[in-house]
Amino acid sequence: MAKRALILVDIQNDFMPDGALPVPGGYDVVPVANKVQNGFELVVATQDWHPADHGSFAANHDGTEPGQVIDLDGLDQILWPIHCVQESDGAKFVDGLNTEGVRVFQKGTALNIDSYSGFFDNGHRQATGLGEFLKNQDVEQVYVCGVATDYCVKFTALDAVELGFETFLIEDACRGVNLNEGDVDQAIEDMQNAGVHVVRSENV
Ligand code: VGL
Ligand code: ZN
Repeated sequence: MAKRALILVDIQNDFMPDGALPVPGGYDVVPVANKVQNGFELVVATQDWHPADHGSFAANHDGTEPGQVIDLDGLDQILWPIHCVQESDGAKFVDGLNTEGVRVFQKGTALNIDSYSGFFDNGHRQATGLGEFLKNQDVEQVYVCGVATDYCVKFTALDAVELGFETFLIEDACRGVNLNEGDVDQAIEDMQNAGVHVVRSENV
């Protein structure tokens, strides 16, 4: 049987409804993410982990507001509220999420480039080590869940396909931001078009 891994994407306080970058319904992913872990011998988590002066924060660019797009070192960058600052409570995994035995990969640590995917930064300039880790473990299939469907979940799943993993999105274990109406539906369509299989937790 193909070896499988579960990837928990950014299930952190700042992405919960009462956090700095709220994802509606974010807490709902926690019990589902815990439940599906039982079926996996290998579980990894990504953690958004920004320095306080990160270039993705509107507060670090005079005269800008969250939601605005700027050029950051040659890439279009959506500006966000300050979130997931290294060592802050907002960057911690949500209470109640099972992280026992879960290997963590941090991302978004470089000042002038964001990292939505758990595998690479947004310019594919640097790897986080997650891809190499999974390959070394002989993983062939990855299952992705967490937040936000329309950002970090999506780009993690797209990179997983590109790296050659058979990739599954656990739809009911994800929630999105929907900065613009329909963004989540569009993200799911984009993932499906790239070859991601969309499944539900009861079928995992
Ligand atoms: C995320 C925006 C900025 C995410 C992270 O986890 O989806 N979105 N940083
Ligand atoms: Zn971030």
